[in-house]
Amino acid sequence: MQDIEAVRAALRAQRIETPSWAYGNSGTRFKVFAQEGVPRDPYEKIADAARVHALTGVAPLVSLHIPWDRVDDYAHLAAHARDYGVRIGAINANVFQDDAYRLGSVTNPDARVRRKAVHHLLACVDVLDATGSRDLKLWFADGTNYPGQGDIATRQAYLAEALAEVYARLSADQRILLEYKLFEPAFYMTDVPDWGTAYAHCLELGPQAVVCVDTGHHAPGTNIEFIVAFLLSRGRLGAFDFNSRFYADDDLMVGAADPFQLFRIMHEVVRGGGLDPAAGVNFMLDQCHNIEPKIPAQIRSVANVQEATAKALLVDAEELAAAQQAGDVLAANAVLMDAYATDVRPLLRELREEQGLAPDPVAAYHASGYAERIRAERVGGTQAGWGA
Ligand code: AOS
Ligand code: ZN
Ligand code: ZN
Repeated sequence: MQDIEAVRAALRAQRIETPSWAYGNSGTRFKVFAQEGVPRDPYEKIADAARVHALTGVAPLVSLHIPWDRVDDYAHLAAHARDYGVRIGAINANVFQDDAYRLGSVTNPDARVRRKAVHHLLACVDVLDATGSRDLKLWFADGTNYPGQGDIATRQAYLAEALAEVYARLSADQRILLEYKLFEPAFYMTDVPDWGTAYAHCLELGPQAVVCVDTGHHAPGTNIEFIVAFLLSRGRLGAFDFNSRFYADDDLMVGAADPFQLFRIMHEVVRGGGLDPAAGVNFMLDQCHNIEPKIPAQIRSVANVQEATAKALLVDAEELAAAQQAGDVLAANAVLMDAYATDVRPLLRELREEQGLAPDPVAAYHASGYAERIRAERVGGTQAGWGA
């Protein structure tokens, strides 16, 4: 039997980070459908993230993307976040939007472009210093489209060089989260395609470099929970970028495409002690809400992570270990499936009520009038969106 008080305590303690770009307009290469009331600057994005936290009680951090969230004074932005009851989370360094990066950023064949990219990464560490954020998240769009276009090994050497320079600039309490991605925007080869490559670079760098697992960045059929278990056991699972994929890097709501996979991932997290803040796993969302309203979609996503976590916490670890040890295949599988089949929504509703929150945060959002207010207030100016 699971200790239900321990389950409840773990759920109360869990923290989920929402991304600033989820609150702005986004779309596909075919069309961006603008929505009314969307933030016009990073300050308004933080206000929306704070609303998600106020309703869920578990989302007190918001990731920024630089330069999408460029402001003159980052300490001031961090103070604004604190005033709204949230904090700045991971700083995402954007080295993929300038014309100079056509052939790559830190792996570009031109030394001047590599310098420019590293310069931006170092400037992002300054943002960490100013905001008090712990994590610099590095995702590189770098790669090649055609065999022969670039030299794979040379590009790996350039990558290692750039990472080492940025790593040397970190203070003792700061980390690099290195994200990998199988493909896109490069379609033949990416320079950090998989967890193995990311892990190898992190090992070379040192203990403050850890891997970020974006759940949408794998080939179909990849056993993501294996990756999670491995990295966690080696102390190198730094973060998740949670989202769902049906086909490619769809960035749909986490838990929408495959809630069972999310449960299996969270089971490995729980099993490996990853819920303990000391393990340093940052549970972030990396999503874009192209056609659905953004704030309720974020609330829904936070709840989806909570549900998968609750089910994973309900796995009877002792019974599972005994069945595994006895070689009882069906019993072991049944332990997992029983936990997965549990309806944890009443438990989560109860926990929210205990914290003085509404049991259904999406309904509470709709009843709050916030959507109407931002639609009325946020007129004029330019809405935030990709690249803004
Ligand atoms: C890109 O595919 C990655 O998921 C990155 O995390 C990226 O910075 C983020 O999705 C915003 O575009
Ligand atoms: Zn990501
Ligand atoms: Zn992605």
